This record gives sequence, C-alpha cells and structure tokens, in this order.
Amino acid sequence: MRLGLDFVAPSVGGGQATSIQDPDDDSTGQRYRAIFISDLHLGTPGCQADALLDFMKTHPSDFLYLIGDIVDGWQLRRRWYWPQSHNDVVQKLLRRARKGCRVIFVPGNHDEFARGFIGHQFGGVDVVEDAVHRTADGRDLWVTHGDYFDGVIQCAKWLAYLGDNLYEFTLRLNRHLNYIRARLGLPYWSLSAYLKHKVKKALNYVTQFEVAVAHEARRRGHQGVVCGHIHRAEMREINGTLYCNDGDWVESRTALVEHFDGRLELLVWISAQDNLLTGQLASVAAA
Ligand SMILES: [Mn+2]
Repeated sequence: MRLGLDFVAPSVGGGQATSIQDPDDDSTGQRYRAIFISDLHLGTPGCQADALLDFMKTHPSDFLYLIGDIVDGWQLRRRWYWPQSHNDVVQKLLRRARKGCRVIFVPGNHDEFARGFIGHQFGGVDVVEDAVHRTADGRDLWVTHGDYFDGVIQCAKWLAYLGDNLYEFTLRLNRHLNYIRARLGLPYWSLSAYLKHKVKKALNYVTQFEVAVAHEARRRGHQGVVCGHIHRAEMREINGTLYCNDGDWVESRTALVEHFDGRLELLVWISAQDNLLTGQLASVAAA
C-alpha cells in the first residue's frame, strides 16, 4: 500500500475509462472501486460544488461513501443558501445510485437531521449510523464521520455553534483577502486553513482525535478507519491501525479512493483554472 498524497488531474477526455460502462455514463476518467468523501457542506457558500461536480463526473466507482456533513443543516437553518450547483451535486449523487453504484450515507454533526432516518433508503442511498467497508485485499475499514470523538461538540453544543460562526467568518475573510491577493498577482492563501492549523496544533486536538478514532476502530476489531469531520486529509498508521481522513470540499478538495486491487490513495482535486496553485493545495492537505 502506498501512503501519501496524489493528484487527480481534471480529465481531458478519452484516456483510461475502464470496466463497466453504462451508456449514460459520461465519465472519462479513472474508475475506482470505492470513493470516500465527506464535509461537502452543501448549503454554505464555502462548498466547492463545481470542483466536486467535476470530480464526480470524471471518476465513477462501485462504492461511494458520503461520510457526513454532506448538507450543512446548521447553516441552512440560519440562512437559506442553495444555488443550482448544490442541486446538481445532489442530482449527481442520486444518479450514481440509480446507475448501480452502492451509495452509503453516514450522517455527521452538520447533517444530524439525517440521523433520524438511519436504516432507511432514499433514492437508492442507504442512510446508516456507521459502516464497515471491506477492501478488495480483505481489510475491514470502519466508516464513521468522527464527531462522536469531538469532546467539545459532545459536551456543549453551543460552543460548537460559536466555533462554526468563527469558521464561517474566517472563510469569508479568506475570500476577500484572496480577491485582493489575486489582484496583486499573489497566489491563493487559505487563512482559515492557516488558523485552524495553528489553533488546533496548539491544542494538540488533531492528534488526540486521530488517536482516539484509530483506537476505537481497533477496539471494534477493524484494521482501519475512514472518517472526516476535522477537515484534514490524512492517511497513516496509528499503533498498527490504518487511519484515513478524506478531508473536505470546503478548502482542501480531497477524496480517499480505493483501487480495484485494494490499494488506498488520498487525492487532491486540482481544477483546470487553478493548476498554478498545486503546491499550495498540496501543503494544506498534506500538513
Ligand atoms: Mn463534522
């Protein structure tokens, strides 16, 4: 198994389309056995729906795991924001399920409203509390969003809401700053990623989270875990357990994929228009 970060270039047609091809399948890129994505935060201006659509369009899979915070119910309750591109993402997800892809939705804390529908199926999408994915090479991966390990959210919901507001604020500030930076000819720079990185580094939060999740996966008898929630893509062994975090589609645009031989890989989506920023994106996700 290869550890590390790889890049998915936007497909320019033709190329490596493989295996099952249905006539309605417009995908031109590589097919994966499984794709794991989380923290799309549909319903917020931060969601990079267009990039996600490009990724989804070009990369079909047999399994698609939606590991929480897909729709941001917290933000939508406060302010309705639902552009066409967010609708397109939902349509695309449902279409995949219709086309025979096994789509599994594990709700997170931002879409906890969906936890009321656990055990049900909507348009071919299974809503489950958590899942176990068996890789082609026989490893069992526990699939969970990860917020159950978040002491702050578990103990005091209002604190989490406060944190959410601050996060939204930095994201907005980030957009303005980058507009100015772009005008000055400077490359993209993510303030919220920087702040999150700094703050959480100081609190040692990320490590604690990762160790706790990996430990629980091991306790449950699995070889690894795939989660999201902290918006930090990662794939590494922790005390003999494979810890995978598929990142997010607000900043890092990352996905975890399984190849047909069971090999797992962490991908960063680079849009055609910003391939100059490759280095920046890589360091955010790989940090
Ligand atoms: Mn979350």
